Amino acid sequence: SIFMVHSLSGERCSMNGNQLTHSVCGMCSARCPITVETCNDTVKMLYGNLQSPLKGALCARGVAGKALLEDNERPQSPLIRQGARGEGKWRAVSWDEALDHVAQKITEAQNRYGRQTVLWSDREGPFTDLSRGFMRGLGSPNVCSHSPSCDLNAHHACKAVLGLGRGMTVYDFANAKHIVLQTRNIFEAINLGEARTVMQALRKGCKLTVIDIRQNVTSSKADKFHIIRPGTDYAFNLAVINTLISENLYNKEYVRAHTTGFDALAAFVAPYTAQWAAQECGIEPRAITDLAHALAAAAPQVIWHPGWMTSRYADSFQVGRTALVITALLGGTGAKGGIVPGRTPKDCGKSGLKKFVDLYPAVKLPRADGLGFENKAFDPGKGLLHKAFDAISSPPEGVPPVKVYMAWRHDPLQGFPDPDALKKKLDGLDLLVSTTFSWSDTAWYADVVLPMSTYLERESIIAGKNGLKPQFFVRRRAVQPRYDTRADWEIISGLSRRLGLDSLVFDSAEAVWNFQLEGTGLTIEDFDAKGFISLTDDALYVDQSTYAFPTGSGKVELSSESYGKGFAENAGISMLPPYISPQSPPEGTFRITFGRVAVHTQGHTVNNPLLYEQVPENTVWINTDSAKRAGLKPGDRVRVLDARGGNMGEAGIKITAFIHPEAVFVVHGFGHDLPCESLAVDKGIADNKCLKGGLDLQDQGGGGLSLQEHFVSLEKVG
Ligand SMILES: Nc1nc2c(c(=O)[nH]1)N[C@H]1C(S)=C(S)[C@@H](COP(=O)(O)OP(=O)(O)OC[C@H]3O[C@@H](n4cnc5c(=O)[nH]c(N)nc54)[C@H](O)[C@@H]3O)O[C@H]1N2
Ligand SMILES: Nc1nc2c(c(=O)[nH]1)N[C@H]1C(S)=C(S)[C@@H](COP(=O)(O)OP(=O)(O)OC[C@H]3O[C@@H](n4cnc5c(=O)[nH]c(N)nc54)[C@H](O)[C@@H]3O)O[C@H]1N2
Ligand code: SF4
Ligand SMILES: [Mo]
Repeated sequence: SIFMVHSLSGERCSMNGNQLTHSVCGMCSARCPITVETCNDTVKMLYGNLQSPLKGALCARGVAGKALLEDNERPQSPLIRQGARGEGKWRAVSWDEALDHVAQKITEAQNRYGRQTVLWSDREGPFTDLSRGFMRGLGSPNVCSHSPSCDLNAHHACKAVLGLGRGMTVYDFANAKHIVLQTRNIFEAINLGEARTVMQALRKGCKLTVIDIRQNVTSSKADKFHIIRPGTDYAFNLAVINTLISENLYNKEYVRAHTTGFDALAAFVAPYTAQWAAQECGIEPRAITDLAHALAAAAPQVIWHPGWMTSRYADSFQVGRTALVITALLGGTGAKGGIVPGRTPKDCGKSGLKKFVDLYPAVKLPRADGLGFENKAFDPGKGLLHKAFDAISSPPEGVPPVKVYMAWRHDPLQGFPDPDALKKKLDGLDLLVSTTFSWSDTAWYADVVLPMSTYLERESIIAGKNGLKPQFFVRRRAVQPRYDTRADWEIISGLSRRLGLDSLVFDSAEAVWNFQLEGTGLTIEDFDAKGFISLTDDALYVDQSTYAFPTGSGKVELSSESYGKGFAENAGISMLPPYISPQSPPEGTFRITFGRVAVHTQGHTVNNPLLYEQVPENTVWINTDSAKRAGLKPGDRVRVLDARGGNMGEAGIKITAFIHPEAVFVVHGFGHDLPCESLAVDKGIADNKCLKGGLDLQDQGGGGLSLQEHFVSLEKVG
């Protein structure tokens, strides 16, 4: 039990004589609630918030936060580049000098090129209101996120069918009777609360179907598991829709009353039979028809997950879109146990937090990525960062070039494809600033590194979480910074002071929080007991019979009519595009696919000693038959060559019958080459480097990059 931690003496007794601070994990973007046990400014133990449903549980990465805190290979003070970009010659400077330098460069560039010349990107999420306010204050609309390399297709699929963003699209796993996970490895690509809820549902008898290109931990817990030919999921889903309609398995009453676009959809899917899809996907036709029947039996408590990391193919948006269409045909949209709209503080009869973005007017200038003007379908809140990078040298007509780029907790040189091509684009910048708590390829290439305190050493602004049970939560400082690093709010305040944005200058975290809580009737002390404040006791479901989805029609749009209108007429983007079979790998090559492993987050934990010990490098998964043909045996090591024959690093292999023969699979985020990361350097394959030309491959319907449209070959080492 977690309470068996041995007793240590300390003054402020809470547990084992130590102090407890409720805070928020920062080891991945799931941001689980945690409780930090400290004594004399030292972290003794990390728990999943003892007052939350996590009841002490944390994932391996969450526990390894202590090693991040102690890591002396992270940036320890502000740094200004001395040598050439990427050369790794730095001058350690004071915060005053670094912030003066950045503010001066921003001012110079804005005077010369216009206010829009500043581009910002980050990992978005609940802690961004302050930085969004900062960008409004600067007068630039160019705020982008990592999303085109992650969830943008799924996000837009949710918008296109439900009118809700991905964040407001809630999976009611706890009450589901059948869950379908397609390109979603819920037990290894972890959001801890979600993973636990799904486990509990499975124990209560909920059925799980997994569709993946390889066996993963999630498939090992599934009732049905289908290995699918990479890139054919859209065919599979079209055939499920065909079966639901042709065999009268869908919910006619719900479809009539609450959806639009059924007739167009039905006509469109008519040729896409299970028999046809089975050939495309390499799956038995019965697998498809049986699944349709099983789902109909569980309806409406059905969740066909539209995916998370869906930046994979030219039709990934349609895979997510059809997942939601299937759920809707079964009456699962808006139903308890299905996919439901998130609720806000207002729905609980409470005031929301006061917002920093409201301090300055919205910036109505054209964006560097073309959104909002050329393209009204896509969410400018997420942006198209790869298009904004093009605007460094060739901006859209009438838009000034991007000359200042602030990469805020974001590493596009690893997270976006083709780093060599991206570096060439970044070379056109006057200023590249990286704000980060660990070294990254982007930080190493930056002009200025502003080191952020780790999540255990800093506060964050109060965040709101919408969902079935809306809440406010806050990250608190559990220990003092080990090095000369700062919290987000301190860095933004420091820049704002120098740039004349007085409303964003705060001299303490309390002042930040007091601003946010104004009008809510709450004080920061109200967070002491739990670290979060629930705005409702009971889960808030909408009344499915009266709820209006925020689409153009107020209904679930099976053919995404309103969303489709957001594209310029001549863009020729159909919401019901014909299926196009993926290219088969050229002789001797494999499609490179990737995903997560439970003990690492992206590429930024490989150098964490505790996690490195668990998985020090990625291995190349290869099908048994393919390995035999290539003369590869267990224990061999291979070099991975990209489409142009370039060496992308070497690693061990995992030979298994349970991966599709067209694919090789690697865990993302390895193959580092920074000399400052002594553990991670030269370990494994950098999948991002294999994706030559990938910055220009985009799903037209959803905006996500198509990261799995690339082929590699293997060469035995030795
Ligand atoms: N080839 C390939 N590319 C991919 C993927 C893939 O599977 N294969 N996955 C994609 C996915 S799903 C994603 S989300 C992206 C991730 O891409 P990124 O968002 O770039 O990845 P991270 O490593 O999470 O974070 C980037 C940097 O921010 C720092 N950081 C993390 N959290 C914080 C924080 O709270 N504050 C500050 N200041 N810094 C922080 C980290 O130290 C790291 O250096 O990559 C995408 N790209
Ligand atoms: N441990 C851990 N957890 C994380 C993260 C992390 O870095 N580490 N990152 C977080 C983030 S930012 C994200 S976006 C999520 C990602 O969450 P997921 O998208 O669920 O995670 P992935 O592992 O990238 O991919 C899921 C599965 O897709 C499969 N797949 C690949 N190609 C295809 C295909 O063509 N068809 C089908 N059907 N399946 C395919 C892969 O084999 C993999 O098992 O995870 C989050 N949680
Ligand atoms: S899933 Fe793990 S690493 Fe991510 S926030 Fe939760 S505990 Fe931390
Ligand atoms: Mo992601």
